[in-house]
Amino acid sequence: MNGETKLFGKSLKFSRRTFIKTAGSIGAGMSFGVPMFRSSLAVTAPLIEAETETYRSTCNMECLHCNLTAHVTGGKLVKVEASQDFHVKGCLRGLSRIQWVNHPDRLKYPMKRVGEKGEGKFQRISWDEALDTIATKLRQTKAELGNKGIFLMTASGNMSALTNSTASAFFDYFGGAVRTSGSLCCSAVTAAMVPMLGIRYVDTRDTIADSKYLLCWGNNPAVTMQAYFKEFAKALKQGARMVVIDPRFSETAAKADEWVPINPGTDTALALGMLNVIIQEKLYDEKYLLEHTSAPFLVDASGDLALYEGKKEAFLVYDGITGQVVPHDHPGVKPMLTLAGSNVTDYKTVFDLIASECAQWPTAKVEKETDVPAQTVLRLAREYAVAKPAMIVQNMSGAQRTEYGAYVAMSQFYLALFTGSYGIKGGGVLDAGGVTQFFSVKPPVKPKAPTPGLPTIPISKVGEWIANDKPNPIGFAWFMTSSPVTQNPNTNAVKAALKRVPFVVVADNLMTSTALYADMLLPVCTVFEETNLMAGIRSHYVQLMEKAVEPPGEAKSDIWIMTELAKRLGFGETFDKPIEKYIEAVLDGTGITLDQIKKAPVKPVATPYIPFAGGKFRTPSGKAMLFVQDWKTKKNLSPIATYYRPVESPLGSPELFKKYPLMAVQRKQHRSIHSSFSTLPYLNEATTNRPHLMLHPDDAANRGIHSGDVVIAFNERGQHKAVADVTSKIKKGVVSLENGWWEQQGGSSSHVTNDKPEPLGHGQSCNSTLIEVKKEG
Ligand SMILES: Nc1nc2c(c(=O)[nH]1)N[C@H]1C(S)=C(S)[C@@H](COP(=O)(O)OP(=O)(O)OC[C@H]3O[C@@H](n4cnc5c(=O)[nH]c(N)nc54)[C@H](O)[C@@H]3O)O[C@H]1N2
Ligand SMILES: Nc1nc2c(c(=O)[nH]1)N[C@H]1C(S)=C(S)[C@@H](COP(=O)(O)OP(=O)(O)OC[C@H]3O[C@@H](n4cnc5c(=O)[nH]c(N)nc54)[C@H](O)[C@@H]3O)O[C@H]1N2
Ligand code: SF4
Ligand SMILES: [Mo]
Repeated sequence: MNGETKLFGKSLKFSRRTFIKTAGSIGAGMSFGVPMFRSSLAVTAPLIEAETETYRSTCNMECLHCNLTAHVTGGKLVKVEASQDFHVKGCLRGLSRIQWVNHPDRLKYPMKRVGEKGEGKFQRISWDEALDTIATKLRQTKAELGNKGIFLMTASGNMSALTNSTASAFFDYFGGAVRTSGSLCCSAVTAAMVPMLGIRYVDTRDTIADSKYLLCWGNNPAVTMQAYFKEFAKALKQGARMVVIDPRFSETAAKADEWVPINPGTDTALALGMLNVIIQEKLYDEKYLLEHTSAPFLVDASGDLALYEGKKEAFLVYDGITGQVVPHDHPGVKPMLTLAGSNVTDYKTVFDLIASECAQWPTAKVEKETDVPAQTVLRLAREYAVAKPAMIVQNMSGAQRTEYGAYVAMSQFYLALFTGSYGIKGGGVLDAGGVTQFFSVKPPVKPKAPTPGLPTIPISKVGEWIANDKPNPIGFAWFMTSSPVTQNPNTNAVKAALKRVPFVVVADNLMTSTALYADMLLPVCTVFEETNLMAGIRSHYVQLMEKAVEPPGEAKSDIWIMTELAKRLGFGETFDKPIEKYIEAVLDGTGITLDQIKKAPVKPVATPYIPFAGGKFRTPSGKAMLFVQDWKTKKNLSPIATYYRPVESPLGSPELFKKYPLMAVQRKQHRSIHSSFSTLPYLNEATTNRPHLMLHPDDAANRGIHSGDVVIAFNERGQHKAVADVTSKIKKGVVSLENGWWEQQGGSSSHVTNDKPEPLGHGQSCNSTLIEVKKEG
């Protein structure tokens, strides 16, 4: 336990403690487990007067990383509240963390499997036995299969700057592991945004309230950006118009001026149709396109971006003054936006290429594909282009978790760029975003290159590939900060994979659905039980995560676990250092110090932050790239936004559609962040503790289904049981399934989801899923 002392012995030293005489807060803590959520929160009468210490941390899974304050009495966490001085206020999930930390079912000791995988039968063992066994298995696997026989999956359970990166470093020092490519979340956005704008996780959240037109596109910020929804509310109060494009009448639609129902997976067709109107009616910003985008760049007869003497970044344009083809940065050049109508035949401009793609999408054809009325397409296009400023709310949308999601994101960026909406308050595209857009943070541990040539597995195919020894057998797998049994698509394939791998380690803090499949289960800390740092992609603030209480039993931090294993494997000195050193390593060069964040969270730039101000993008040319050459060269896909119909859709697979005639789309819930929080009593009492499914009355009537019936959603991949909610708040032919339910709570909707990787970002396409629904029994 030396590592622990060294790592955490000093942590309390820099914990800023305030002592308040309080008793009201104790009520909530002591009432933990009391079934009535309302009454338990309402217990505020002083019981005993005790000394309370406060500590600050952040809500660290894949949400907004609100700052939270922990109240500790006698070494016990008695209350969690939204930090008073923070710019957004945490929600009920954040406050419910008290029930996560104090959960009676917390994993407290390392355990080894004694029953069948999935049965959840484990036996307590010592840390020494657990770590010795793991070290032995790692060595054995490496000897037998090489590092390509070792698999590591980390995800969004703890997005601190230290946790996942320390684990990655540990495996790299051991020679490397097979990792996943893409993310379950939003790699379609990444695939489009990085080549187009030069950077991912750049957001416009500081100026939402300044917007006159909020286009929530496949996005439900009333639930999924809850802490920032006050900004949307402000905009609405100031007269902004809000439009929601969603197959479902979402919680955001309920607050909006207009709901535009759409066929799932067809959003690119709608965006191209809107852009067609904008181009035809000359509603685009020509000056902006010429100065700040690749619109005037030339494309040659073979459809490639033309380059001066073939040199990288030496893009060519057609000079309107001299009539010559010259490099785009040639002094005094006046590039032509379009060559249409000219006698130049060797080249087209990127603008021309996009215009002819859009011309394929007259409003009537858009209506046929998307089911959005032609008149609505026309009006949306005009409204969006004319309203200034207008913001597209993309934020890792459901619309991009589809088979060709990168084109959805790309076409949304087109709309913003064509209308010159970036760089102004209230404009642009609202992505997720954090401090990494202001500066780059360093890794906590000095990087070491893994063995070259290790394969990756597309994250959607973790189940199928590993179950089938693809690309090679995996002998050892480590899962942390992730719950693939509920979150990866195609649950049955994931379970088969977990059964296939001879030795599976799961590090978590509760007996999750994934933990049931572990060979070795390691109990880890939650927020408030370890010192850590948040400097990531979801909050504009750098936040110190203070340790407030001791973890239960023998639970440890992931960093402690990696350190102890590193010691056993001969590279302990790289990891074995006080946690402050890890934090300082990450902050090195950012200008922000540990001392500063001990006082309060720090935002590195002034508010409001307006990304891409002055039309300066982070691409090598400084321009927004509307044409992505690599997509053509490396993937044989269109380099400009193009609508590809999802294969798993009514028109994409007519035969499959006969068997499974409903499109299933996913939705996030108030009661959880994915599978995190899902079992906490406060949330189950305040919302629901059973999976539900939304079904249109016509679809329900055909099947004899009524609201409240227990129904089964199914397809070839599996089935998901839920309570039917028969409602016209969903498009006919579409079913809305909930994200985040555990197997122990009735089962995850991922049993049915499409596990086809999105081709450009390798993300998942869970919203391109065909199912049938029937009554149980
Ligand atoms: N409360 C809560 N908040 C969260 C999360 C959570 O689990 N719970 N998760 C966080 C994370 S990691 C993410 S990625 C974000 C996601 O944030 P969102 O994208 O807003 O979340 P979703 O509920 O997945 O999808 C939003 C909407 O997309 C619709 N949709 C599905 N398919 C399509 C389609 O093809 N086209 C269109 N136009 N709409 C479609 C769904 O009906 C749904 O209402 O939320 C974050 N915030
Ligand atoms: N069916 C369906 N599937 C989906 C989605 C959907 O809408 N529908 N949405 C997708 C999206 S957008 C996302 S981002 C993913 C998210 O999927 P995941 O990243 O897997 O997120 P969670 O379900 O929150 O699981 C995180 C796990 O990490 C654990 N954990 C928390 N803190 C720590 C820690 O400090 N250390 C360790 N070792 N573990 C910790 C939690 O207890 C939890 O079990 O899900 C995707 N999957
Ligand atoms: S769940 Fe999200 S909105 Fe709620 S407190 Fe945590 S980070 Fe904030
Ligand atoms: Mo996500």
